[in-house]
Amino acid sequence: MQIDANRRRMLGAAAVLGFGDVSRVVAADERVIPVVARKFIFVPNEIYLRQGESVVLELTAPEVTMGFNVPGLAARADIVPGVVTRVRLTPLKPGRFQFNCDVFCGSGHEDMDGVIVVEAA
Ligand SMILES: [Cu+2]
Repeated sequence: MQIDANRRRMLGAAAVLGFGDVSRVVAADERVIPVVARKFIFVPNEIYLRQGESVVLELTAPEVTMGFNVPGLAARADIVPGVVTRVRLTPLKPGRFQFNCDVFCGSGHEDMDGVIVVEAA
C-alpha cells in the first residue's frame, strides 16, 4: 500500500538520522511512553531507551502550554492542554540527552528538565 511505503520511508529516514519527529500514528510494535508536563516537572523526568529502539513519547500538559525540547536528539514539540502530542524517537547513539521545557510556564520554569538515557544495544 502506498501509505505504508511512505511511512516506511519516513521511518527509514528517521532511523538513519536518529532524529525525533512529531507523529499522529503509532506502529503496533512501538513502545509508548506517557510523559506529563506539569508545573514544574516532567513525569517521568528520567526516560530509559535502547540504542536503535523506536519509541513514541505521548506528551500531555494538563495545566498550561509547555515545551519539550531534546536538542541532542533533535526533537522538540509544543504540548498544549487537551491534546496528546506524540514524538517518535529513534536514538542511534548511546548517551545522556538532557531535555527541558522551552515555553515559559511560570516561576519554576527554569527547573523543568530531565534526561533521556540511551543504553547501548
Ligand atoms: Cu516551562
